[in-house]
Amino acid sequence: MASMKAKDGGVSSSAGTGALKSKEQGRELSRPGKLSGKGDSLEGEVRAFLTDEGELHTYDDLTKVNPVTPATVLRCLQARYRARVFYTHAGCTLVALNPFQPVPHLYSPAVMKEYHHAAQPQEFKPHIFIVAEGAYRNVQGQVEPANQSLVVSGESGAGKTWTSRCLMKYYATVASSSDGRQDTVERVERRVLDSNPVMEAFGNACTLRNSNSSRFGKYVQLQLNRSQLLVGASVQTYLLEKTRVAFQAPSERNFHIFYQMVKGATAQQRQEWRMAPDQTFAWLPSAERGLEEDRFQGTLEAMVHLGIDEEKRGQIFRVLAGLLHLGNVTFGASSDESQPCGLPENARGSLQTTAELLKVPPEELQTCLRFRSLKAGKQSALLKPCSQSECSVRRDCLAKLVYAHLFDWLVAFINSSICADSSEWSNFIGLLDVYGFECFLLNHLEQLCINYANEKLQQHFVAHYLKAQQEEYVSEGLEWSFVKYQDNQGCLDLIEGSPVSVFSLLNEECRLNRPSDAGQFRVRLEKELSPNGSISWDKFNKQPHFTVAHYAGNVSYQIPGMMEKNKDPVPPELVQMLQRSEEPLLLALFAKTNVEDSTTKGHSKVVTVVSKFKSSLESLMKILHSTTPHYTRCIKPNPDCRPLTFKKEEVILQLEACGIVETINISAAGFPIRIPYARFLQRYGAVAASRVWAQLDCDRGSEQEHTDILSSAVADVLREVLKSCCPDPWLPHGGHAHSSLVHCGKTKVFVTHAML
Ligand code: AOV
Ligand code: MG
Repeated sequence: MASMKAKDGGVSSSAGTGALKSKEQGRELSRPGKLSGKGDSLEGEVRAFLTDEGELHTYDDLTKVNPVTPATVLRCLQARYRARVFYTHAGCTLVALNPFQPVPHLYSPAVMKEYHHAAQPQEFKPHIFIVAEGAYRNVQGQVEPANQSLVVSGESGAGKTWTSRCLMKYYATVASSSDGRQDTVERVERRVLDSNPVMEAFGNACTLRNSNSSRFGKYVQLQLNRSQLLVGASVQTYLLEKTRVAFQAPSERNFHIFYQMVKGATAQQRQEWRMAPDQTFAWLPSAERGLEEDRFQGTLEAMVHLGIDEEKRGQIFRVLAGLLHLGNVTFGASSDESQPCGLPENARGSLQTTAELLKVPPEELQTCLRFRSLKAGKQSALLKPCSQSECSVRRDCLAKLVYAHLFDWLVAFINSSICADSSEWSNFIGLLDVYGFECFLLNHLEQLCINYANEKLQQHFVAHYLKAQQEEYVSEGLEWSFVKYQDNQGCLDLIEGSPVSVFSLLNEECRLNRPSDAGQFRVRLEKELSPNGSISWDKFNKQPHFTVAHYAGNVSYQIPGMMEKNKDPVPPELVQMLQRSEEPLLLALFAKTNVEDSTTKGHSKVVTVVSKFKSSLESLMKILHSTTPHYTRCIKPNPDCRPLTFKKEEVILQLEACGIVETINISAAGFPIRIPYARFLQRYGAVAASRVWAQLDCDRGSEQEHTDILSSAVADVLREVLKSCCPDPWLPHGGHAHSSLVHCGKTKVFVTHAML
């Protein structure tokens, strides 16, 4: 057995070159050398694993950790992190630990090319480029489906966006269609890459978890032609957290683009945007961790490359400046319901500036914000004064409306700039980067949607991984019953299921034409959903709330405000005002907005936020199911984003949450070591092998006969091997070797981890 342990599980390291090879100090990293010669019994080896800290970082694949427990996996990752090794395979997934500091030598174009040109990239040190290259080769390989998806998951701040960017750079480098030529037209790879800084400027923000947190989800399809060159891309985005434009939780910030503008504006722009040197904006809280201010020039350059001309850029920033001034409009209290709220002196100035920048009449803006228009018959509209808080809601609504439409317009523009004609490309590699799992002190509808998206991805992962394993076992003719795994179907049923779920009840509530009552809704949830084990209520939380047991942990959601956010009502007056603006950009943004749609009083027609999000995620899942997926699990080693700091408690929670330990266990309970018959004989049955080779040499039989010769020789060798380590593990089965530790498939020997 000792020789078996020492030899299998490893990949040959003879191919490839350079420091990237999976070798360190002259030894193969992928072969846990400490397991050989440290005692013959399994117990001895386990002890060796647990005590030999010095070697822990050498495990390239967590499925080789023995035994697989949360503690051993954790220690292995910790040792690797200490040794500044940030990537580790975990069966079919890659674990990426966030270094929280630049590691430029790991990602240079030279390194990309080394992985790209390697005969066997998987023999190199674990790296995101192995995943990238694997997907790239699959596109024209035998694997079906040919289209690929790279799914990057992990909690907020774990490194998903960073990793996606890195993957995009990889393809822009290795699949470049430019051949280093400088064309007059901007190269498509450049434009595809430039979509990142622009979308991040408009869609990312500093949160308590991550100073560059994605506040939208995106799936980018990189389009490859028949020669596998990158010829274009298309971007699909998911639910932008638009509330942030008008509300930022304590210590959080608005979208980066606003800070970039304020910091990066030229004197002329400041004048145009009416920003005096001492100008402050209510909607621009400056949390300490903001690092984005200096990026304005970079964002502008990327916009230029994407083809957003000077005039359009001017319009965009004027509108954004208008929104900043809108945030400074406040309303006085009104003592009498029939009287409109007053505007404090400085609010008047801000309102005037907003109107000028949005190119709408100031009087109309003032009226829209302070009066509700009640339709009385076809012609006339009755104006009813709004309360102080209603005025603020209308102001915020205007800002969200404009910002969300601007974001969508930008995405559409980017698509028109980078998307290749359908005749030019044949396959795609999709990169999925959504907002990571979030749990704040107070969680709202936004967090429910974000965490729901993560549940969906987790479900996809579990289902797909098990399926992929099963397929190989079945095709090899093995008898195998699956290991039970943590299923999150219950949680998904709770959130989105039918006939009753949190979403269905929320929607029902929103369709009723009555003011929402958080307390009543909580009672309703309890009555209808209590049997689902994934929902509970925290005794100590006096606010109306509900707690969901997500795969990544429990999260309590605040009910107040949830129904309103789900309805997301838009006063028609606001849309009509924008449709009359003299700003061409606003006209373009709202040209197609149907006022009736956004305000339909027959509430059964209201398409709620969660309904839209659910159906967009369903389309995403369809695409994912139609592609070959590759999973990367990003792990955040500490909550404070500190460089090279590994907090065990944090990491273990993430490992368990995303099912890494389970994944490894599934692999370990299965047969992670698969050795083709011929290789098995070469390694473990020298004598038998020479006899078999001789037999195969003189035998000119069919392929099946060759396989049978190999199979019988393998059975002989296995019998000897097993006899020496287990008392009676050997049960002949259907002509194939069979035991609980070893299975002989049609062409390969499958070995469990227990054999290691
Ligand atoms: P996220 O996408 O997973 O969070 P990011 O990709 O924004 O997280 O990563 C957070 C920060 O970690 C980045 O801004 C980098 O500073 C750093 N980082 C991540 N990966 C690496 C790496 N491989 N090398 C160096 N630094 C890295 V969220 O979007 O909040 O869910 O919604
Ligand atoms: Mg992100």
